[in-house]
Amino acid sequence: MGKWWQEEVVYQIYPRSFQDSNGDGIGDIPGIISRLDEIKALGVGIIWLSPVYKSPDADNGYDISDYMDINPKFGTMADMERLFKEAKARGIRIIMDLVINHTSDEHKWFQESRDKDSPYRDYYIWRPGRMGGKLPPNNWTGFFMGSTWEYDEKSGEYYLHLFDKKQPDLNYHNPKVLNEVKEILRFWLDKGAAGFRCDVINVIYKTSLKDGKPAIAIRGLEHYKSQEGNHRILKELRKDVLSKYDCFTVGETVMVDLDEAKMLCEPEREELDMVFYFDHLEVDRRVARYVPKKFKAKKLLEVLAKWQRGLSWNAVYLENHDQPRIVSHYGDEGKYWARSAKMLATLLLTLKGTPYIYQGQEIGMTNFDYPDMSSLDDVESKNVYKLMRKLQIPAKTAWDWIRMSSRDNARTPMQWSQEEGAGFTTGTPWLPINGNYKEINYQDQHEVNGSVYRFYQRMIAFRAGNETLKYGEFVPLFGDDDTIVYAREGGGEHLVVALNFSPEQKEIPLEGEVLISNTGRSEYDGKLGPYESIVMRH
Ligand code: TEU
Ligand code: CA
Repeated sequence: MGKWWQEEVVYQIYPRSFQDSNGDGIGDIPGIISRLDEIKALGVGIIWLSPVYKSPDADNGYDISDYMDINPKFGTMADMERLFKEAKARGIRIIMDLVINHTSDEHKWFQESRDKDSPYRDYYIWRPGRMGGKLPPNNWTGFFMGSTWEYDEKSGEYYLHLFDKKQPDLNYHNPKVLNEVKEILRFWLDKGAAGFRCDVINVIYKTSLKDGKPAIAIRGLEHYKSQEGNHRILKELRKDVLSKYDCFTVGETVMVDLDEAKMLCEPEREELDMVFYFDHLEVDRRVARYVPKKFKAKKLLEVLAKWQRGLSWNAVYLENHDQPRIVSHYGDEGKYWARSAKMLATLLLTLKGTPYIYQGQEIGMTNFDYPDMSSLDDVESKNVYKLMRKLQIPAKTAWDWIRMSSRDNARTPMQWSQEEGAGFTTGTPWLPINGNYKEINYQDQHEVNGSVYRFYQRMIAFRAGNETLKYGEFVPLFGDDDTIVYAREGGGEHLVVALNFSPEQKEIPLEGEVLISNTGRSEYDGKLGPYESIVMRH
């Protein structure tokens, strides 16, 4: 037995796309409450709630204007308290999204800070421009493309923003900022939060503001990624606040490598409990995931082996609100849709670590089916598209790449049923619903044996009852262009998992008793069918 957050499976909710309760087309907190029984029935023990705080929504809530209040689109603080209570009654814990690299420019700290004499001036990173103010203070470029500096007329200086210009970065050289953050943590932990998913947590401390070395994208990174000051902050938050509660943290750590991750989440470091890294979702991507390259299963196995064996505990995920749908990415949207979705469920739930399922993943939701840029909402997609066009990438190619990787792929509303509005809303959804909701929806799958949903449910239950799957060592056994085989060892058992990422049958010699198969077979004959997955006891 490990800690509760190692035993459980996490379900990520992107509130605006989960369940609308009042017909305004936007998912909300009462909507989430109305679906808690469904979440429980899947076998989930923890919810990660993407931001529900007050926000002008320039980046869908990742731009917070009041950390201790709720976005009226989603409901009220009373609704939020009811959500904690109702979840608890079902044995579900909730972790909140902690976005502390930046606030919204509409946060009162920032508004005050535009005044040079304000006590809030040092809450943010203000610098005069170069060349008499005409050029930004340095050459850094941000995560959403373009300079990381925005000129502010009112104070005649520039402020730093690693993300959108409506997301000014906080200044962690100022101890007052960290004190504010501690108050925010306490506020939510006292309300009942069981921990935090910490947004871009490895870039919050800027050691220097010197020019960055040449880079295609995200110039300046070496001055703020995984700095000593960053570790100091995490240790302090842990010691002063988090250690006083029964909670855990998962850090979203951008462009992180294994050595950096170890420094952030190995238990003896007393910083984070686990981290989200990205390598395993980028084996078929170049340049910040918008440019494709050929998928090789063997490469995926290498990446998995490195991280699975390198960290004591992993955060295991294949989807979130920033990533394309996994069935559209490593699976098949056509003939083998259901089978490949189940194969990917097998992957997710047989790795070592806490598994995270993103809403809709459990029914095999696919990427959006929009015809062009006009349906998109995501600020990143829009900026990246603009940049691609500026770099003379043909419109057709730029659109293909956006369609493949846009964050809006994951953000289309949850498909609950065949009803109009997919059971998500009775109004006009804030982002168009995927046209396949009549074929892919919760209600149909919930009722059908052998559905993707039922398979997730079964895999979750299987993991819950199997110590080897939870805590056994990960051992890579075999990989080629299309297939991978690995073992989980320990707990007195030896499990072998074989996965086929291709539409062709593959000969893979394996021995043992079949425990779980996504094709329903009980004997293995040495041939792994298209997108087949199999878990065996050896
Ligand atoms: O994302 C951080 C981040 O850098 C990447 O996920 C990025 O959005 C993209 O995948 C790079 O191509 C976090 C949040 O998850 C995201 O939704 C926010 O937009 C971002 O931080 C800013 O808060
Ligand atoms: Ca609503």
